[in-house]
Amino acid sequence: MERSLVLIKPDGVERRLVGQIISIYERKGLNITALKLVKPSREIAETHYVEHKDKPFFSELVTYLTRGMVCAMIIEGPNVIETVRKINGATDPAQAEMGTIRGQFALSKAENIVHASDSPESAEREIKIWFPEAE
Ligand code: FUP
Repeated sequence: MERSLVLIKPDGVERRLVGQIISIYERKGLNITALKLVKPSREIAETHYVEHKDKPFFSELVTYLTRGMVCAMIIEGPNVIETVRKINGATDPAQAEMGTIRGQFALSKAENIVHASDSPESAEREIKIWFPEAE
């Protein structure tokens, strides 16, 4: 079964939206097969976002992800990567449809509340970062 690595980023945890967000994935019928709250190290955040390491917003992105607890999950289901990215909505919450998580709960591209893997290869790479014990 296809897997996705999903994060509820620090703004979501700080704002006590973890339960509401998880219930959106569950209501869709997807399975959460691993779940934890962690305060990521700089190394984890930098490895997670390595594809953006040369972007001007990289340092801000790492500071944001490491500022508090993150809820990390593995979600499984048919076509889960596309489904979760649809549920999350566009990267920039200003562009996200109102029915999506970012459309409902986020305002800025810098704090867009959730992350989900964008391909099966990214999912397997990211799962190793966040759930090394599961491998
Ligand atoms: P996504 O796959 O939707 O998480 O989006 P990207 O991989 O393109 O971007 C990763 C993160 O970088 C986003 F969650 C927010 C941040 N970002 C910015 O802060 N500024 C930008 O211009 C683009 C992305």
